[in-house]
Amino acid sequence: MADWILVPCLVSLRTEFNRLAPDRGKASDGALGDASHAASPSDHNPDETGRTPYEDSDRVNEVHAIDVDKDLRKPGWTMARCVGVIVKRHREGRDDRLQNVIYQRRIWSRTWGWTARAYTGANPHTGHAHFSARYTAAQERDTSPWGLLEEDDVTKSEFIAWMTEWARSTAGREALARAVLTYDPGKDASGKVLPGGIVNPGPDAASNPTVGAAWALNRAIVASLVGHQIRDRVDQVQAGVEALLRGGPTPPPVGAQVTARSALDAIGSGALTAEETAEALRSALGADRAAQVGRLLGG
Ligand SMILES: [Ca+2]
Ligand SMILES: [Ca+2]
Ligand SMILES: [Zn+2]
Repeated sequence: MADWILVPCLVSLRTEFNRLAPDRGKASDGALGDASHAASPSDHNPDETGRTPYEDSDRVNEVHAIDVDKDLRKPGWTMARCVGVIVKRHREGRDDRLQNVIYQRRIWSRTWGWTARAYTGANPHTGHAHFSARYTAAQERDTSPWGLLEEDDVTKSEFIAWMTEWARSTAGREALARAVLTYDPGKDASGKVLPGGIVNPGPDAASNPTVGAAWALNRAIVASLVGHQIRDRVDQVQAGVEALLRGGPTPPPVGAQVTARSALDAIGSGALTAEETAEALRSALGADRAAQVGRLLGG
């Protein structure tokens, strides 16, 4: 038997079915005609060596038809829906690669403007759909999409379920972290400040009004840690101050290692800005006692 190829447009149609429905049944799939096809003109016969309804001018031995099993095993999809999508696109002039489609005792043809007619051939086409391609070179080689995947709408709940599954996966978590740490809405490529950037809370806000997401995230983490440190120190200072105000030659130790004096030293050591220290003392001790502590620190 001579070598043959399936015209590229139908290869792409079969591939699109496979992508739409990866688990589909293929028992009734076919391209090359069997002996019964060979006896009479059929688009399943190779056009240079077999009997075909049309002829073309090239010398490539091409098959111009595929059968696709109707068992798609894909929720929301039936072969009737697929046929509907493909026929509609042809009827609306958005596709012109097919000559006819046969399914469930009906035939749609380019010849009749893609209206449905009864198909009375021996095989009622209830187990598979038949797609015949035209014999024109431009259409044969056109492998652009057929509209099935485009129609494969994802429901909102499916989308959320998939995104959640992805976000919990190692790859999803890594991608999300990477996106946060590289996305910078603060400025465009030329350094111009973009609207909607994250407001810069820092002292350079006048010259740099917005900051990138990575910087903001970093500051949020640092602020959280500093917050803990401030609260710890305030607790130490408060205990130390109370001890000092009670009088006595040697203040008792605060915590396991920290004395009141060392706590005061720590808070005045420059690890915190003056504003941070003042605010921390005010919120922890109230204004009056904060002033007392301030005098102690100053002395
Ligand atoms: Ca040919
Ligand atoms: Ca050809
Ligand atoms: Zn067929």
